[in-house]
Amino acid sequence: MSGVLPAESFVKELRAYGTRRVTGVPCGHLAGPWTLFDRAGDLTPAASEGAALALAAGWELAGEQAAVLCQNSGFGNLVNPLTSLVLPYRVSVLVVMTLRGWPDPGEDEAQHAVMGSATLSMLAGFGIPHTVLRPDGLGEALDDAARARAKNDPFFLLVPRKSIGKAAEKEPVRESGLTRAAAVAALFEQLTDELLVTTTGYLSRQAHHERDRPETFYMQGSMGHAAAIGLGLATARPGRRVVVLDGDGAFLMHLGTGSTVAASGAAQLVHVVVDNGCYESTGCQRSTSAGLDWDSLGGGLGYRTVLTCDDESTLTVKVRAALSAPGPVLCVLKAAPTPDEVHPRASAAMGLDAVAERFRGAAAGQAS
Ligand SMILES: Cc1ncc(C[n+]2csc(CCOP(=O)(O)OP(=O)(O)O)c2C)c(N)n1
Repeated sequence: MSGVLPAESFVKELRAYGTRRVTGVPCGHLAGPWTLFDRAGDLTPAASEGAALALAAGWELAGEQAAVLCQNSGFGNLVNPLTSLVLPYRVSVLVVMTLRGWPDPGEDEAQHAVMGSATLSMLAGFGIPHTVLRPDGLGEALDDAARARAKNDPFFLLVPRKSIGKAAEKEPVRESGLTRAAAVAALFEQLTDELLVTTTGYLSRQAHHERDRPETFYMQGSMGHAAAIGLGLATARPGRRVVVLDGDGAFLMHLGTGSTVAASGAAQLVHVVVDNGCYESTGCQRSTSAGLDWDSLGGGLGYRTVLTCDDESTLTVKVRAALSAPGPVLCVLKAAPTPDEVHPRASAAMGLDAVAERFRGAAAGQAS
């Protein structure tokens, strides 16, 4: 036995257990089951893990058995509705959560180390039944889940990395339009000594690949919080231009921060969102940005300037305009996913604490 469960059998067993509807935020290590549930029309992508748990609770309250798929980096997002909704109201939801940073934090990316070491003890602290998936299948775990369900308890099925296979076919990839590489290159062409905060996933890697610079804060974890960091910088250093490089999934995860940024009136803050319609970094699962009217959203939130671009011919002009317009600026670059073009993380070259230390020095300097 290879120790890798085929995605098809994983989904079959979950369905046999009674799972009707699935929601969550994707993790690359659950990409196979995610794709299969989505293709079957049973999956609703949620903006955050907390929203996913509440959505699943809604299904359960309506009598439909539900599961949440997520990664333990999103466990923090999930804790509030877990402790103040699902547990006290006794709504049984199955949470299938991958264990990044576990069992050996040193074998995974640095941003997963703290949560990897804490996940099991946090669940124990909340008194939540949980089982780590075994390579021989879900049998034992789902027996445990059924016992929890009988008592109206939630249940966590914990999935170690690399334990479930991919779905048989790859989703077709949109081919036309801007690319992540072109969008990031166009941004870097305009940068001098601006402070830059780059979001979780491939965009941070792309920025590091394009040009490593002390003025860049590579935010490898804390998905959705790049703009809040940028706002902290912009308000603490009003003489300095601050640029945030975000993804559509991350922007939507904490959409409220857009309102905070806009309301701050931070004139030198530029929020660039690369909207590729998906969570490219975890396998191109669709996000919910497809029907989004960014002009209305940005204007409605109160960004002072909103610019959108979906073609290479106007890219440079738009990015240049974004960097000189009165802020807060929202600049949305619509890009096609290019999942085969991936670069190493900044943390392959330096520790996360070194990223912060170097950035502190750059932020303390005077703008030229
Ligand atoms: C709270 C949290 N949930 C899930 C993840 C796993 N994750 C890492 S990158 C990523 C996708 C980010 O999507 P988007 O912001 O659209 O950027 P893209 O990957 O498309 O460049 C996800 C879901 C995470 N790191 N943190």
